[in-house]
Amino acid sequence: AGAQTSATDNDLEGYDEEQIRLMDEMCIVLDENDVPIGSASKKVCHLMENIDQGLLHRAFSVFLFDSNNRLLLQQRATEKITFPDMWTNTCCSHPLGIPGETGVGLDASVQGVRRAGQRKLDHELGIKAAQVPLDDFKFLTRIHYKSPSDGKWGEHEIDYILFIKADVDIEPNLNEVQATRYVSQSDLKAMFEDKKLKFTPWFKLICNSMLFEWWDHLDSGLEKYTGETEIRRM
Ligand code: DMA
Ligand code: MN
Repeated sequence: AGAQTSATDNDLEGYDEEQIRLMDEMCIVLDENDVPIGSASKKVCHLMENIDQGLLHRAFSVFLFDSNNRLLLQQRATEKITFPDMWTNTCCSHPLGIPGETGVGLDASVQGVRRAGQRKLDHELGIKAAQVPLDDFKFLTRIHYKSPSDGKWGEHEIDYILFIKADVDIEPNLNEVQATRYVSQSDLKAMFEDKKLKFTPWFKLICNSMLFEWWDHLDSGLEKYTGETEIRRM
């Protein structure tokens, strides 16, 4: 058997049962140009031993803003296997290797991650689909990045950035999310100064590159940033 399928059950010993179950989800495995070349479990995709051999998968990051242009942040649950307890953007996850969420070609894959975004906003935050219509998700760009979590686990993804403006009702799933907070740009910058708070690496990458510029254009001129075809390598 190849290394990419050699993950063993004891990789997951001691973790939360529900989070272990979610490690069986099937992620979309990609080549460097975001072309799907197969699928592999969430567990296999997030083991550093496989990432170190180049294994890459598709992901998305949703940034949800309320009508006052405040960004909804979440703090990941302690139960999360990767990046527990860290503050991050509204919702992140992976489109699954199923019809409807897997797409070949940019338009189809954007539609797939919109569906996945809607599914996970409900799962993680209890936000109902009716409050976050698929057509309201704006696709900005794709970010290719790699980041270790601890020695064993990490990320290596092409991450689709989706913005949505919506006033929503939230009911966090405490197995996923331990806290939420709406922030203005200055609130978020103040959080970065607080050394007790930890942030996910992908959120920091996006904050340190384009987030504030995009955020400034939420209500006018965002079109010039949407639908970027080039993959940003970070
Ligand atoms: C994975 O997020 C996606 C990115 C962009 C890091 P995650 O670890 O929150 O995934 P899930 O919610 O499926 O565990
Ligand atoms: Mn991932």
